[in-house]
Amino acid sequence: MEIANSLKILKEAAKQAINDAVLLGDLETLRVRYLGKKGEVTAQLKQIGSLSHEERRSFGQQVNTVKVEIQQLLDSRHNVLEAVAVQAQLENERIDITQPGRQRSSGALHPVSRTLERMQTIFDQIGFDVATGPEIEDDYHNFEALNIPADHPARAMHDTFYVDDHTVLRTHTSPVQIRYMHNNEPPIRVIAPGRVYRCDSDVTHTPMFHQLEGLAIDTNVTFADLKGVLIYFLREFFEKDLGVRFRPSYFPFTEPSAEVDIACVFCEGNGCRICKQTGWLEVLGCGMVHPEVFRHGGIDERKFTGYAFGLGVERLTMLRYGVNDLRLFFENDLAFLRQF
Ligand code: 2NM
Repeated sequence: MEIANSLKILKEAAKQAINDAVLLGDLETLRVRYLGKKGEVTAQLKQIGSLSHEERRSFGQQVNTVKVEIQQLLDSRHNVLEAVAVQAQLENERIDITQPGRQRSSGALHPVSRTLERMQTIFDQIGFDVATGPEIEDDYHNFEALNIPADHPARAMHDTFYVDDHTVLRTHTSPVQIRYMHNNEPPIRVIAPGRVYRCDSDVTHTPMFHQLEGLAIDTNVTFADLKGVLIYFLREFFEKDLGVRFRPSYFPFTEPSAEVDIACVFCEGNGCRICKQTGWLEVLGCGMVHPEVFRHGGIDERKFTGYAFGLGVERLTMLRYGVNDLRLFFENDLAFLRQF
C-alpha cells in the first residue's frame, strides 16, 4: 500500500533526524516539523480522502501510532541530550580541590623600623618614655631653644630645608625634647625617635633619615649616669660586650659634650676597611644638657641636671646588619628588604 509506505518512510526519516540531533533546541524544531499542527505527520491525514471507508480507520490508527512513536523517540533523545548537557556542565564547573590555594605573601617591617622598635624596647626596659612631635618645626624649637644662635653654621641654608623664613623641616628630634620639658616636670626620662631632614645627599647622607634622641633630667644626674646608660644600651643593641669609648666633643646644646665610639664590629678592633684601620666606629653624640637649654625648656638649672644623646638609626642599622650602602634603605628593592 503506497500511503502506508510513505508513512513508514516518514517515520524512518524522523527517527534518523531525531537521532542525529545534538542540541535540545534541534529536538523542538523536529517536534514542530513532524508533530506540529502544520507538521508532516498531520499532513499525512490529508490523504485520507483518497482511501476507502475500511482503509480510513486503519490508516488513522497507523498515523496515530507513528505520532506516538515519534513522540517517544523525541522524549528518549531528549533524555539523552539532557544527560549529556548535565555531564558537560559538571565537567565544566569541576573544582580541583587538590589545587594549592592562592599564595598570600605577608609583608614585613622595614629594617629601619625594626631597629627603631628594638631601640625603643631596650630604653623601655630601663624606664624611658617615648615622645613624638611635628616634623615641620618653627625656628625657635629647632634652633633657638637649643642654644643654636642665628649666626651658627648649623643654620646655613645648605643644611636646613626652609618652609618659610621661620619654619623648617626639623633637622633633629631635639625640638621634641624641648616641648617635653615644657609639658613635664622632672624626673624626666624620655626618648624621641623619628624622621629628620637635612639638605645633604651623597653616598653617606640622605635628605631624610631617622634619629633617636634621649633626655634624662633629675636632681644629681651626672655624666657617670650618661655613660652607664649608653654603654648598657650599646651592649644590648649589639648583643655583645663591646668596647666603648667617650671622646670630648662640642655641641651647642650640651656642656660638656662627647662623641661615643664602639670597638669595630667587623674586625673587633683590629683595624679594617670599615673602621679605616682605627679599630673604632663613631655611633653617638651626647653630653650634659646646657643651662641655656634648661632655661628655654622651663627647667630650673639650679635644682636639676640632665644628660642628652642622639644617634642615627640608619647608621646603627647598617652596623648591626652589615649593610654597606645607606641608599639601600630608600630604594624599596624587595630582594634587599626580604633578607631581614
Ligand atoms: C645629640 C648630641 C648631644 C640632644 C640634646 C637634646 C635636648 F633637647 F635635650 F637638649 N636632645 N638631644 C643631643 C645632645 C643630641 O645628637 C648627636
